[in-house]
Amino acid sequence: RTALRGLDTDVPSITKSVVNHVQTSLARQAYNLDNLGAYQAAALSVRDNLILNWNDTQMHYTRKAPKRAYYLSLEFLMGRTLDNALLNLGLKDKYQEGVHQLGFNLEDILEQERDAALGNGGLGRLAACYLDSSASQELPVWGYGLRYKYGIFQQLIGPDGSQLEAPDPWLQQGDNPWELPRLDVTYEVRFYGHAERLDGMKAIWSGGQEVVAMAYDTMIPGYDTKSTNNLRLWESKPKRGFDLQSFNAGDYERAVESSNSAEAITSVLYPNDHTTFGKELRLKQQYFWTAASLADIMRRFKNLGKPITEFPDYVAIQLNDTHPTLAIPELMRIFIDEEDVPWDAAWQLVTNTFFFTNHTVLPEALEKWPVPLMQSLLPRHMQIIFDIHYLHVAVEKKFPGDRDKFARMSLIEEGYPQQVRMANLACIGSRKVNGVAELHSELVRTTIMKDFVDYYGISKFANVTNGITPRRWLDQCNPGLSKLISETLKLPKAAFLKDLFKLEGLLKFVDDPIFQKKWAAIKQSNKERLAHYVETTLGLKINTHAMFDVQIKRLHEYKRQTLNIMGVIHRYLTLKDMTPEQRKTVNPKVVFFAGKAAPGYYIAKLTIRLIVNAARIINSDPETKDILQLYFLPDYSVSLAEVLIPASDISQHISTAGTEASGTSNMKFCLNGGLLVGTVDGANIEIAEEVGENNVFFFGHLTPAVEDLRYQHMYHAVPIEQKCPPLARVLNEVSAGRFGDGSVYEPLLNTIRQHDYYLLTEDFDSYIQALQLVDEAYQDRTEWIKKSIRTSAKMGKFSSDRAIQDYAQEYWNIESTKPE
Ligand code: DL6
Repeated sequence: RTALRGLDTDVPSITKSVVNHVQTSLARQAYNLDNLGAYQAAALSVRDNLILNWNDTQMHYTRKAPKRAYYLSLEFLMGRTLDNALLNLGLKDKYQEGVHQLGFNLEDILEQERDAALGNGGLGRLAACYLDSSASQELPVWGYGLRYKYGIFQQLIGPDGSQLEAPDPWLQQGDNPWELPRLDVTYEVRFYGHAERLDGMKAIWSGGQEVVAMAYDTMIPGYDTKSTNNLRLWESKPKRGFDLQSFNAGDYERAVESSNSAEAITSVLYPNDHTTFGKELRLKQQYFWTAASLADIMRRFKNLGKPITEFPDYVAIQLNDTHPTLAIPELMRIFIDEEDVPWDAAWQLVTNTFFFTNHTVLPEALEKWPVPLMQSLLPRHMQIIFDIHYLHVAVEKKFPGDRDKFARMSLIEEGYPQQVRMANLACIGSRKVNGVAELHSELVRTTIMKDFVDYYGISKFANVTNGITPRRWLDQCNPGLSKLISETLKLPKAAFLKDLFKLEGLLKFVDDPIFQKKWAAIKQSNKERLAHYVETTLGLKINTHAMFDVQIKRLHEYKRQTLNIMGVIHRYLTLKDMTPEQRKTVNPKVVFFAGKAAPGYYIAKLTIRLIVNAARIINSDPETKDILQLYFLPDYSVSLAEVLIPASDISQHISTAGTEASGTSNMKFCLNGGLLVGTVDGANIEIAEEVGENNVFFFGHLTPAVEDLRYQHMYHAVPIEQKCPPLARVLNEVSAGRFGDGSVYEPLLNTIRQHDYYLLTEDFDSYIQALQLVDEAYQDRTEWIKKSIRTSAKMGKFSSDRAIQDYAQEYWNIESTKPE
């Protein structure tokens, strides 16, 4: 399908290219090859195609010099690449045949690849989807991030059910075939030292420590196009000259130390989300990455030979959360200190270049950095931040006498020590600020950014609802469904994978019994695929005729996995109360959990422990094990999500209202015909608007009620026994040791018994009722399948192609352009 200059893509040529790589790149023999070797050779062969397309695309960009957008994200959760590259290039069938002729099975080969897991969760996976959509729509967009040596930790479950963490050395499988080290693309990045003010606003920053950033490029193929974009990840290296000085001075230890400290910068991904943690190394990562990225962007801009005043006509930079906010003072520093641009003009250029996306309104997630730390590590940036603070937040003039407002809007939070508020800096340094779903953007406007809305006006604050790429989250993870849709709509797959609104055509077939049967058969085979995975990895046997109920996401109190496990235990106790005859009438259900807890998040880790131990009891209870099974699948990853999502009948998105910014797995489940039980939160609301409220199982209090309820819990708490007896019973059973030593769980149970910040007692009854409605709806399987088809059919809005178009048109002002 895709015209590939220079490479033949018929099956014999593919076979030849794979064998060539076996013999030359791997120095092995084709007759003596294992699956891992076959994966490596196939990957290198596919990579040859990508490289040619990548070269043409980059050359085209250089020649045409379009305005470009850069997506700065500290996380890119890419998952596996081979399958995706084959699908996007349109070469999957041919490679399947090619490797088959060599005695291999493509599915087994694909399983050899390790996930690139350079992210924590939603924010990082969103970045990956956006890269796919940008390339697929031929938009000149590059990603910039860090090449962590260790991605998100590997999660193991210990004998007592607790989460254990092990490092994820994802690069240790030999070379990573998907990246190209760029020995020639390096920049020096300075830390510490001192900043000396010159006349006017300029300064000289010197001394301190310098490290080197080296680029690694990952090719991002578009779907059904030659356009292949770039994800540039930086690795830190010691600066050789600096080392040599110490070696020459005979100070071997110091030289080794400095080299270790340079390399440490990109060694690990911080496994936290939604929390600030003020670690110096993290701040170093943030500056290292933004400084290298801006130096690279500036070099590219300068190659155009345009005056510096045209910078925003050629460059748009999206800040993925506050993590890259240092790019704002860094670009000011470059303009003022290196390019001699006067302060006001520099600020004008900067605020026309940046765009800022907020991904959470949780107060604990708003990044702040201690002023003394910033002063020591980045003395020039601290000066610039103070200058921005004094010269540009003219709040006092606009709101005379409103000292509280001034204090809230200040870039500096008073206290010991003072702190720099990164969200405020990101807001005032950007042209637009957006949230990631309608409700969330409204909360951004009315809570954390309210004062800034008063100051700048509403038009600076907008919304771009998140999206997901249908290539990975439909075609790749659910090939059976993709094929059925193509046959039913009589359209090539590319038609709906590039325009997801085309799925609406399925609505015509909702009542067609033959189509319903085929739809149900695909769900069934996806359940069997998941059961096979669980059996081969955990040795557990699953009832594939049960309803599959799935909650997969980071473990966090606000996401309320605790509500779910309390609901499962309630179900178990209810089943135990029944007579054997009554139990026979119950529809079997299998509940799956997966997700990692931040290593220091004690309560989240206790929740995992409770799930695992409850599973041990429930799954071995002869009275109930045929009608209720519970699994915690360890080491959640993109690849595991690709197996779980297509198999689900129902999935849970049950955050306390107003806390989940958007969610994106909700979109993935619905696209694959899974129904949703959820609170009126994040993108659940927009999903319901599209698919119809009768196809979503909503429950729980609404956002405006939350604050009052919390107040009630704080000051007028009603004992849980009165407030919610069924939940009290569950807590008591856990406490009493029904699922292992109850005292272990007391801290977790106390979060509910005491102030219940996430309002489990308030929502429990309606949650149980919603699950009851799910059970009832599932009894009528035909009606359920109809709901499933309708849901999938109405997911057009949630393609990341739509989201990226929003950014491209409304924010970045960039256009599609494709290589010849
Ligand atoms: O926007 C992507 C994703 C949302 O779908 C989730 O609702 C939100 O929780 C997540 N936010 C973060 C925040 N991390 N930080 N900082 O991951 O973003």
